Amino acid sequence: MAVLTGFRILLFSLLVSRFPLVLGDDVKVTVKGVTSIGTTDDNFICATLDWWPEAKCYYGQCPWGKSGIMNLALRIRIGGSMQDQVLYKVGKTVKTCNNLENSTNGFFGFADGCLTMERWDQINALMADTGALVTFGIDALYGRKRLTAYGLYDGHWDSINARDFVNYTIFKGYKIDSWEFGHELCGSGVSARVDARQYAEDVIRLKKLLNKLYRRFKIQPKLLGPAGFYDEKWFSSFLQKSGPNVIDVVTHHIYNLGSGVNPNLIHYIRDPLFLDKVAQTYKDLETTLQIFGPWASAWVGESGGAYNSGGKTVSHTFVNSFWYLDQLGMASAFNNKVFCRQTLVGGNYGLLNATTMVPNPDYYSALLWHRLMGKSVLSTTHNGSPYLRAYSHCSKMKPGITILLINMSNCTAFNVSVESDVNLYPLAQPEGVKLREEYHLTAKGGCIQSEVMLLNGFPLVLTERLDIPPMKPFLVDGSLPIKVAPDSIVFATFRDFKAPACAWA
Ligand SMILES: *[C@@H]1O[C@H](CO)[C@@H](O)[C@H](O)[C@H]1NC(C)=O
Ligand SMILES: *[C@@H]1O[C@H](CO)[C@@H](O)[C@H](O)[C@H]1NC(C)=O
Ligand SMILES: *[C@@H]1O[C@H](CO)[C@@H](O)[C@H](O)[C@H]1NC(C)=O
Ligand SMILES: *[C@@H]1O[C@H](CO)[C@@H](O)[C@H](O)[C@H]1NC(C)=O
Ligand SMILES: *[C@@H]1O[C@H](CO)[C@@H](O)[C@H](O)[C@H]1NC(C)=O
Ligand SMILES: CC(=O)N[C@H]1CO[C@H](CO)[C@@H](O)[C@@H]1O
Repeated sequence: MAVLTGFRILLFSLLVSRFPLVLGDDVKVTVKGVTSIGTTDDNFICATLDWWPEAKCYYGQCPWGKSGIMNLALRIRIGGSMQDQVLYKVGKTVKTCNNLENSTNGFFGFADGCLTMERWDQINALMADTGALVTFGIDALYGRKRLTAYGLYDGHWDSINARDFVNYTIFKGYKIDSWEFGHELCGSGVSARVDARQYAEDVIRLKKLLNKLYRRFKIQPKLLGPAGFYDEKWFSSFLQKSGPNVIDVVTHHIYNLGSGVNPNLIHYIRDPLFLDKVAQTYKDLETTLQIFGPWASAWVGESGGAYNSGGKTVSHTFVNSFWYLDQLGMASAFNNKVFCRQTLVGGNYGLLNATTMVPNPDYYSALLWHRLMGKSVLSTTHNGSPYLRAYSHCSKMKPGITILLINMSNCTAFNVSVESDVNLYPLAQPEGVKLREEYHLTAKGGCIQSEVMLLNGFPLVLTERLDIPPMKPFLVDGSLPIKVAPDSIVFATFRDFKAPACAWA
């Protein structure tokens, strides 16, 4: 073991010294270990699925369904742009499913505007196989009339089809973690919108319905909404009108990188000032919830970074983790409990490549986050360049803390020392050298738009048996600073960091 450790440390210095011309900066990161500033859900990592990868899935069997790849998909949100035009073929109201045309993108049956119960059975079989928690987005436009050319829908929601569908789901014993009502109908809407008061009225109706249908259950699924972009007026009016004990989670969508076709995307994603702008949205939503909906928590219900399917040469490459991990850090620091990545499969921003089903770099970033970052979020600041981003949480299932460092600078390496804001708990213990676990993520060949990410110098690629490769840390002398190379990401775990907020039994 000692030999192995020595080898790892040696190897580590060799790797780091591959950047000889790099400028260096000493940075002091301060972690407030006394109290946490937020807590995430046990299953913070979530991915969305709004279409069924038809070519790869037959009769509910997807090749990746049973493979280790799905270990990450802890939470799946099923829903998306077509969700509010879907009928469920169950009960007396929907007699025929219009099979208009065979859609190449093969939505979950959504492209046909109709979800058959056979397809729903298949989806549930897959979800049960993978052990994923499911959030399902219910059609919230059923029964309403389109009022204006600008997509305003009027009238009450007709709950009958949803009632039959939820009833069927319960009858079949399918476990749904949460039901979400509508998709992007809030504020000025995207393709459709509903007035906040009307939406609140209908959410109350849906809540009553769920209470009734799940009356024999000890734990009821959560109710989520409005699944759209934050709009102060709409969100506060909705929360005031619906009142306590109706909505459990306010879901909001984040696409802070703008359009995926913008040629500046590659610059935005490395620009800390640009990335910081969205913090205002998190802050405003937090304030709105404190004032009008203290009973509800916040989730990022959908976020793909750049909209229009993401950027062709950006969203599935190493550099996208600058944005993604930064957002995971920021969302949890603003006490968002869950972060749903658009998408698990599909578009340029899929965590899995839709053709090959091979995980993209962000997949591994999410996996490391999931394995290392615990629920309690710690306040983390530093005195260095804004191109260095730092977040820390209590470690997962271990004593101490884990810190995430993102170096967006392509020319500056950082020597990072981490300290507690309270000197009562000095990091360096007198009794001998402590080892720190470090995971260094870099792009293959130094090309940040590479589809392959390296962990401690080795490429993260599936094994021959299509399993996730082992993801082992370096063990580093804890008294030395953490070296963060340019264009790299580091997770470092300190077992002996005394953070009272992380009291570990
Ligand atoms: C960073 O730390 C290493 C030792 O770990 C040292 O050799 C190097 O000079 C430091 N760089 C800066 C810029 O302080
Ligand atoms: C659509 O799919 C059905 C069943 O798979 C098939 O019989 C039919 O020929 C297809 N139609 C078109 C237009 O491709
Ligand atoms: C729920 O489903 C069961 C089984 O199909 C059926 O007997 C029952 O009438 C349904 N209840 C409602 C309220 O639709
Ligand atoms: C999927 O992988 C193939 C082969 O590496 C690549 O050419 C393609 O660009 C990838 N597609 C996406 C959307 O990432
Ligand atoms: C760093 O990025 C800038 C702007 O994209 C570029 O001009 C420069 O050549 C890069 N430097 C290195 C060392 O890659
Ligand atoms: C302070 C610093 O290192 N700035 C550089 C960070 O990286 C970006 C792009 O990678 C450069 O444009 C900055 O000069």
